[in-house]
Amino acid sequence: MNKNNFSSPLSLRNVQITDTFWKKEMELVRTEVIPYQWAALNDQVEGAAPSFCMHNFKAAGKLNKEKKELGTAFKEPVYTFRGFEALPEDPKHLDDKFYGFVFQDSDFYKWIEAVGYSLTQHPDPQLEAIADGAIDIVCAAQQEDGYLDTYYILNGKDRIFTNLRDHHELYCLGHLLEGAVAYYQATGKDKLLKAASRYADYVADYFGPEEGKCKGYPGHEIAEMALVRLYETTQDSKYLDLAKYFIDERGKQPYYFDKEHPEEVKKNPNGLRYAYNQAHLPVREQDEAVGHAVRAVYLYSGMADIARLTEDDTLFDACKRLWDNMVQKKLYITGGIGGTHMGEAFSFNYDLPNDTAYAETCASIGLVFFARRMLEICPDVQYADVMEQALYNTVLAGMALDGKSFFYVNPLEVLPEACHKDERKFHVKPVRQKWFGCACCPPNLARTLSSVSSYAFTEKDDTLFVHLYIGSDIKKTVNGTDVSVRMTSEFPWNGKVTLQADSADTPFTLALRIPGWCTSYQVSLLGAAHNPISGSEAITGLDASEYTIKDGYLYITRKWKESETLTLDFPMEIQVWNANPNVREDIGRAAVTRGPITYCLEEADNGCDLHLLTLDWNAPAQVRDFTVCGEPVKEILMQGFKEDKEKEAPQRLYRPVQTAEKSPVTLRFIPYYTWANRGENEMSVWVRV
Ligand code: FUB
Ligand code: ZN
Repeated sequence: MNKNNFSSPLSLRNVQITDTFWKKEMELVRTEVIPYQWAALNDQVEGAAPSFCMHNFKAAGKLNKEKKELGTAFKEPVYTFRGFEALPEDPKHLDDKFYGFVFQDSDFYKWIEAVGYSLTQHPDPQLEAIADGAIDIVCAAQQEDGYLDTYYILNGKDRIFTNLRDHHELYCLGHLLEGAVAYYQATGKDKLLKAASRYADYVADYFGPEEGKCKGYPGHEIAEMALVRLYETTQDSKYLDLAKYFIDERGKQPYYFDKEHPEEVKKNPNGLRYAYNQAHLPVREQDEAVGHAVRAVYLYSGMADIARLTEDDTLFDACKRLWDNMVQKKLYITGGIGGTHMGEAFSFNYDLPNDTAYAETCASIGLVFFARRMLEICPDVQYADVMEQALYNTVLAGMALDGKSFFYVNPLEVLPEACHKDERKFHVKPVRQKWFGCACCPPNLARTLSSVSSYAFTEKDDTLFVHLYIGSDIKKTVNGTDVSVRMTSEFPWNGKVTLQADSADTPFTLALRIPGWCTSYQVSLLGAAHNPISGSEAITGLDASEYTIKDGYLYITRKWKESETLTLDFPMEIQVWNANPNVREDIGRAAVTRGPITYCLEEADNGCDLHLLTLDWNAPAQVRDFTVCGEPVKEILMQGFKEDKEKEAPQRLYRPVQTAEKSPVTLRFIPYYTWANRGENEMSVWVRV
């Protein structure tokens, strides 16, 4: 790896998103999702599964107060497992016990992270006051020694860190750190950051290579990348060391989790264990993306962070191998990952079923994290292409167009009857849900969508990388000079982008991604004082000495003047794809994309029985303005046929082979992320050709 290539995300405070498309998503998060989720965290949503999240913090705070008041007379609760299944008899009159999933605290941490990001774009004193009040509640639950996890505070601290594999304490720590840093960076308020750092200090005293310390590591990764973030915020190397320790220790033999779960080892002494947690092998020896998909991409993100900060090529090589395996053999065309609901996990290579897919929203969010971190090390368009694919398709599909309901699982084919009657598909919901008992995805969406600019742009001293074309006003300092960049974009419907930069007399580089889906492009500088010949038909108005192209990025270095406009045009053509023949489910079928958007057929536009359709992919196609529930989109019209099942002796299950009777039809494709906004109906991404 080459340190000169390293870049880091732009501070959200230096970017104002002006983009029509993304502004709408962010406004939905601000006006719908954040208030709704605050109500949900407080169990105030009629008809939705209760969260108990704030209840748990309040109960832990109350216990903490008693503890302080009683001193030595205080008796710690005796450990009782009140995890996943514990439900109060009367949710309106909760006792002071812990309820919900063991990782329920993390829902608040994701919410406060989203609030922090949102405040950078839209100051809101009322929301900030609610957030400050909530932070007081959370901090009141923190123990004298810094420990902060309500599950164990309320159930008995004698068992803390005894089930790292399953009990998510380090996962909750990770989300706490992410939330605390985000809120501090947005508001300058450090109460939560101080509490988070105290808990991280406690954990750093507890775990590590030194004698007498625990040799464990997280069962659900995220603490690794979160500790890196805390390190980058505080510059305290203790946090970096701990993150590195967790990465290095993972998967070493004898397995730490074996020590925690000896009874399972007895039952299955020679079995391959812990692939679900990516702890089956030391991370540098891993080359296949396996196990729980969210855990996996969170781990790989942490690995990439540590590889960059410690300039560790062996770790970066492992990241590249895992990336390659994932995107070449395990990635849905929607940017989803996780082919099986068994363990919410990756399946084997090329096993990408459409109607039983898991493709959890959080997993695609984690893929976005991993891609951004790879870009920070090595600006190569392949990472940005996948980041864009995940973001514009599965991640966006996770939320309804009105921001009021969510998908956890993101299938590529749905027959509603099957979702209701076929147990193998019970995990696939044909319509988005208001909330979930295990509500990992909605708050994860909120924090990701409200920080989208941190995926769009990274920077190093004299360079701004544009990975995603999201209209924004950007500020940056280059060698003491303030540089401003104003970008407008018509993505994702049109590939036209304009950039105006002002760098006074300071040379400054714009590194612009040439999307992998783009077969030809045009870049022109308008308004320059001179009109040099660039030596390229695709690039005009620039002197050949001012630009270079590397790994799918166009680097333009010059002294930029406000009066000049750089125009980019990445024509978005309709593209029709086959899957690799090893993907059994997609053989003989095609999927349609245009620019960053993956399309699908929905019953609302095509009638039922989508399986009877075939696409004539060679026939002329048309792109047309359309709206889905008020959302302006481009629909794609293509020609094809529909088998006439009435003429096929419907009373017989089998019949001698014959050419099917079929009628010509127009197939209408809508963007995948907009499906299931018009009620329960069939959907399919892949269509027979
Ligand atoms: O275990 C915590 C979160 O809940 C995971 O990341 C999701 O996959 C869901 O299982
Ligand atoms: Zn999730």
